[in-house]
Amino acid sequence: NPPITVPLDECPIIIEDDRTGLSIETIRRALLDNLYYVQGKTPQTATKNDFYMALAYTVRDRLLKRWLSTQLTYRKTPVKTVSYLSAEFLLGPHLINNLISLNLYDPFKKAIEESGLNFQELVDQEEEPGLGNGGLGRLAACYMDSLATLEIPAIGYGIRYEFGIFDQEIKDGWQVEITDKWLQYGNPWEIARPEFAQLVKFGGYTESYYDQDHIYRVRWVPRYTVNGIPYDTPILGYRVNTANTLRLWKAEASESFNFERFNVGDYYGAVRDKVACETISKVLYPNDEQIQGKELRLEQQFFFVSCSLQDMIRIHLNKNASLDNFHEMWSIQLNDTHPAIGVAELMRLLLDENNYDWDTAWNITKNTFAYTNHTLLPEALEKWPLNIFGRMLPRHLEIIYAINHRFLDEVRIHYPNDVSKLACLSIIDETGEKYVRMAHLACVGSFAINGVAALHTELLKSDVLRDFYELYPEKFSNKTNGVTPRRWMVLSNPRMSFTICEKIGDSWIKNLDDLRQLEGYAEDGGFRNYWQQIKKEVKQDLANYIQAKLDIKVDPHSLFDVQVKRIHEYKRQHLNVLNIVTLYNRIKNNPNLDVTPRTFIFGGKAAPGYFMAKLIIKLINSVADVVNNDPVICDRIKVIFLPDYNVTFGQRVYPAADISEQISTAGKEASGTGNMKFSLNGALTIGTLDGANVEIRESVGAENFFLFGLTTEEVYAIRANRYTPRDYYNSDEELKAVLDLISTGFFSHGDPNLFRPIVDNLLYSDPYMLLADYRSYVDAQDAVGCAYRDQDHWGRMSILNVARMGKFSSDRSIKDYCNDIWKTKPFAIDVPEYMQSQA
Ligand code: CJB
Repeated sequence: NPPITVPLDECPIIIEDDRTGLSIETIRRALLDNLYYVQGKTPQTATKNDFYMALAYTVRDRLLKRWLSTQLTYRKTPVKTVSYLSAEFLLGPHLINNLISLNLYDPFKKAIEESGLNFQELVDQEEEPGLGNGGLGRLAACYMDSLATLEIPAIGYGIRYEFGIFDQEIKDGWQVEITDKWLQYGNPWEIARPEFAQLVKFGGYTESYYDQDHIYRVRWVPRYTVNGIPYDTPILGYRVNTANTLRLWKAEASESFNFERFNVGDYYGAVRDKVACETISKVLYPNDEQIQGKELRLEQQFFFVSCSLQDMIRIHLNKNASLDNFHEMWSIQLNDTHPAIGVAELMRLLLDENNYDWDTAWNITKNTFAYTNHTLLPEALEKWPLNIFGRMLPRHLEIIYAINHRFLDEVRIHYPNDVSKLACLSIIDETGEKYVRMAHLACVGSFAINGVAALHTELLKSDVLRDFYELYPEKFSNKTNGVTPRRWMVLSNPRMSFTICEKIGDSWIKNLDDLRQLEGYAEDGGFRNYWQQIKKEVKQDLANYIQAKLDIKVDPHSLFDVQVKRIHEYKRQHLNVLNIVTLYNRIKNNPNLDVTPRTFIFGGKAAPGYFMAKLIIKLINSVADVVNNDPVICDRIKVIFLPDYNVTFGQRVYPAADISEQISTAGKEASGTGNMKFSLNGALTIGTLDGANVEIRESVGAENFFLFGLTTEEVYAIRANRYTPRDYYNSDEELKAVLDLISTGFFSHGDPNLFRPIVDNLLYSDPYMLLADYRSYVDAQDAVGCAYRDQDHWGRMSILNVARMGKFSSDRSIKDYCNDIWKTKPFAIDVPEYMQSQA
């Protein structure tokens, strides 16, 4: 049933009423109205969550006009649309973000307070949609924000996981994983669109036939099909009328296949199959940068990609006569290789379901997709065993072989005398067990390939994708990551944001380069003082939170040294621990030592199956136990591990940091985006020349950045000469003392075995070269400690960090993608009349 078209100006919701009104009184009435008619509660019986839901619906009512206007406009206008395909969207809570975008924060806060409710308490009710693991998923969320703010027609496609990233608890120092039941009390921000469901096929076999024009065709006869139900969430642009859509797919059993079993009376069999289908969108794989090779994961990937491509084709054919111009109307960005199966699926849809010939189909496909690589870690490069792949996607395997066949012909022409190139470049890895290499499929099937920071892109070109770069240099470019200043400054750090606005106005919120105007104020002593005072207040907030959560008192005057990110050996949280134990030893050896008081704050989740990462969490907590309770230390250093690091907690912690730990082994962190959030909130970085740290340092000035560690070239050179970590241990007394202390069981109640895997790993292999970087890190940390004593100078450095970080707005990244890759332009959405006063 095709949707009914209503001309925009005839949209009936024009009279200001409880559904749309913006006065405090109307908002109050609307809240009660939604509480009564949507939640079915009166204020007397309502829970906090009921009030939150009513509040969320009241906000949603006020964004719907923008959302519908945007979608109607896109439907009738021939605009090129960006389709962002991502297995993860780590959105974070919507409520405040939407209020800020709509410019309705103040009236809503007032209305809630005047109703006698606690605004913050209601806000805290929101369960954040944790539909991602870390940086990659959060980047997708920042990009959706910027696309809408820049008024770019765009749609995000992904999976509506019933359970997102697990909640983390710490028991006896160890991580415990708890299911994330984010949908338990309802999600007011999504709208199901079952009328746009899509069928997805799996398994079975293929057969060939001749169509009525005697043309050879292939038909896929699946073993089972799954229904994809789209759930839409509006993504508002900041103070514009654009509201784009994030469309997430939920898997449900398709009736056609259940009927068979029902009909033969196999009721339980039918239900079992139904449950199996629904498993597809049940849970997010909690591994970050580590493939597990599980069939269900491939099922998830194909499921959401097939739904999304079919949906795009449906939308396309609503306003175009054919798919001939599909690539002119869509740019599909592959967020890593997770959706790379899309290359084969679009080919199948064009060839088998729309009767295109190979060359036309391939021309459309390879001009539609663009691929972003996010990691250099070999263990994260996706490859699927051929047997698993062929069993689940028999038609796609045929298509991939056909793509590969033609591609290798091209390679042969390019390198007539070099057969080794064929093996290196082939989409099929035939060096041992056979695999489909997803990055190769993405490279062959895309017109653009990019890395996420300058150094990362260079390493892609010289190392991981070297052969592709040699073959297709014109496809490669860099797109340094960015973060949205709306969530990561305005929302999370209102104090600092107001302070900046007082000085330079608010244009920076949309044009982050305007922060440059703050540079002058770095020379104003009074302002520096004020700036540091603001920071102190924000730190006090975090201190209160830590006190409430962990019952640990921390001093807001101490240096807040923060490392929050996924726990991974390459990110080297344990290097941070080595420095803490070094300080501990120094104070124990010299109790009167004059050290700069510091609070070390950690946060981050470990993949549930990643033993070393979990042991690192235990080590941090064990060291914390000793250090925090040793009377000799006397609170000069404190170590805090804050459980359950997520977007909401990030919003508290970035603004409160003095020092940002970005200490990965050079050449390992593709970009990092936490590094940007810290610096934009006035923290100084201690970091290696890795990922976007390199560009951050260039931007803020080397004198406002604490650099340490080996460069990528040095890392490679030392490795080439056989790295022997023991040499560093033997030649550095402090290092030796630290590792020996851990080895004796000092932090493990006398058990020398608990942390042995970490110590042995460092002494005998140390793949991430902690020992090689230890001395340089500890020295840089000493410099940090000294620098912090000069609060006035620190304030100057902090202001300059913020002032010079404009480049790292996701708006800049998205503009670069638009200009260089997608070739898309903004398309403004008309201001509905009743909204104009708000714009
Ligand atoms: N990244 O979060 C992930 N997961 C992956 O599987 C691969 C990469 C991260 O992506 C971020 C966004 O591009 C990068 O900033 C970060 O360096 C990278 O580790």
